[in-house]
Amino acid sequence: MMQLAVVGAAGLVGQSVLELLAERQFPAERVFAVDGPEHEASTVSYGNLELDIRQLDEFGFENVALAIFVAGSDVAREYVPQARAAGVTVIDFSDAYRLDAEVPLVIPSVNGDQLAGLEAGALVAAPNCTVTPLAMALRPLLPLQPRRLTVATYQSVSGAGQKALEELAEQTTALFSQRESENNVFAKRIAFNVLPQIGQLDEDGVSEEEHSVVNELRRLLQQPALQVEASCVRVPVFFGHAWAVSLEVEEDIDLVQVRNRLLAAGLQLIAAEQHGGYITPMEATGNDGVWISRLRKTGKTLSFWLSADNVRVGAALNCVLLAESLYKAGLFE
Ligand code: 2RA
Repeated sequence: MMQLAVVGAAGLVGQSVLELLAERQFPAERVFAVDGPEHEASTVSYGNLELDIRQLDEFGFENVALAIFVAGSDVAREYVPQARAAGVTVIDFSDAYRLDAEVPLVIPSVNGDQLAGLEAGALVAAPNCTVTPLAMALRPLLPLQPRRLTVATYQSVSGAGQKALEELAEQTTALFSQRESENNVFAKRIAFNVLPQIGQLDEDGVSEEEHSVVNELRRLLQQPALQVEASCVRVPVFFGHAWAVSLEVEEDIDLVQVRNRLLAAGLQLIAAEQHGGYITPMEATGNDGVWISRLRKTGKTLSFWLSADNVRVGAALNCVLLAESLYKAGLFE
């Protein structure tokens, strides 16, 4: 039985990875929770256990066969090579390696074939939490021959981490008690507002998050020529991302066939008469669904509303599914 490390264990995604590893009974003999010094917590939950958080700069990667990195790109750039030099297989959920041609970017249900032939010590990148549910929803639609995707995202503050959750909570209560509050995580007030910027804007006015959607989707779906128009927006919601999706396709759209394809791919499809006709981010939170509702067509354009738990499904679950796939492929015992 192997040992594994979760690097970034004290963060929102790290805690969710540990929860899912325990829930899904990942066959690890021992799990190490590892993080940098910036977190106040000294322990973190793993099923019924409390794990001590070990300091990243003192951690001996030679003790583990697998490391799941959910600690951001700076940590990944510094420590992933060190872990791999110790023979560790790494799953990295940061943007450090997602577009590196030498590193597979994988969601098992979308392009799991990219894991074939990997050996111990391999590095696999996991996509952005804004991309994973979207790629899962689009994958079954590829037979329609997509030409152009237009997507607007409605992203909860948890995507920006614990401090962003605290900022939304503090600004909301401050407004009700007529107190001043500060914008530290976000450039402008997020409470009772929406911000059309996630990450830095480049010289063409495109945000980092929008580039991430375009580039990662094309790579995951193996559709390098797909036209993608993405507008990424932060909304004052704690957990759960949503997407308004329109996909222009070459083929005629048969909605019955589309529904069957989505259901066969394991997506949660909501009919007009169910749940008031749609699933909100709030209802998507805390479960493993990738929820599609308001499915409709206009000529050769298929539109729908998508929602999913960004921390659990968008981020942590894919890391754990990758770990399960690598385990089944025999990369570690
Ligand atoms: C967000 N997808 O929601 C981003 C996190 N990388 O902020």
